Amino acid sequence: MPHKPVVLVTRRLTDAVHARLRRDYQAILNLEDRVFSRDELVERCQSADAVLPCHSELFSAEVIAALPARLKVIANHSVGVDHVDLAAAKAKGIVVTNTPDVLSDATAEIAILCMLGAARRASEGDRMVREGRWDFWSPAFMVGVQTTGKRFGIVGMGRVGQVTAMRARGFGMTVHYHNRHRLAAELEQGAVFHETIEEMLPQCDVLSLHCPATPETAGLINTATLALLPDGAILVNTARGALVDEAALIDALKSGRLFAAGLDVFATEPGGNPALSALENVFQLPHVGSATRETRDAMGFRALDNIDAVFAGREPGDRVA
Ligand code: 8YV
Repeated sequence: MPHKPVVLVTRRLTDAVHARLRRDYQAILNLEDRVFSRDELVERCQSADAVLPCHSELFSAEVIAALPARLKVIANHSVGVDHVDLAAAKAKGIVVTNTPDVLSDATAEIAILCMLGAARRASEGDRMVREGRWDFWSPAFMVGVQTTGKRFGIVGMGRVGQVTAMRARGFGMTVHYHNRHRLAAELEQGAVFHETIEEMLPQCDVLSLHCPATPETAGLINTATLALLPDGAILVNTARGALVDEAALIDALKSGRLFAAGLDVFATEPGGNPALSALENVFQLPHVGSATRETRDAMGFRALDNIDAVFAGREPGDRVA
């Protein structure tokens, strides 16, 4: 029987994904879901032909330099690959893949949840009821903003951005977007393209981030860009915490310049930002954009499709380096 490649899986995946891993590979699983230290990650990779990590494992240039020659592929269980130094992997001849498409619906749902949670003051209301502080009602009580007919701005009109646009249209919103390239009319679906983010921001009652975190997009939302949003706008971030200068966001939320923010991602993860948590007008989730049963299976299978291709000598479908 031919030797099956060894696949190191850094985090606990779904039972169905584990079953396929056990069937096709010598799988090293992490059933206890312990978070590896940098040294442990490097050490565990020494006996692996492939690694299947999440965004929670950092593959810096230093870590990549310490990977063994036998390791052929870093098959990420994520669409974002900002946790991997792609240039270092490429230079070392390690294939890097991601899991696009399969998480677009789940992430778009969370973007809409973040928008509604922020617009309708969901965290504030939930806490009030839960903590037994709901002792009053009036038509003037807990009044939020309605999204119907408002303008929904998207930064990064890729796969997740396009599905989110579709959902926002379902709420009767008009869609504006900024992207490196203008989309074809059939993908735009009537959305208004803006060459620059500065030109788009004054048109956004809700601004939703869907671009990758790169050196160019780090701190994209800062004091200057927040100042361009209309008064009372809402910021939604389901992409990466690094896109937002959280101190600037906190100032805009405290001053009332922004009505609210709906955030699934933070500069510090896990954990978030206590200064954001202290604000009533922030609706927060712990990075669960893709966390549905269906999508977790699909992400694991997609990562395995990429590993299968590498060991079959084929080009993997989702190669990013
Ligand atoms: C995941 C994500 O939760 O795909 C991404 O980039 O951030 C999320 O979908 C995570 O990476 C799972 O591994």
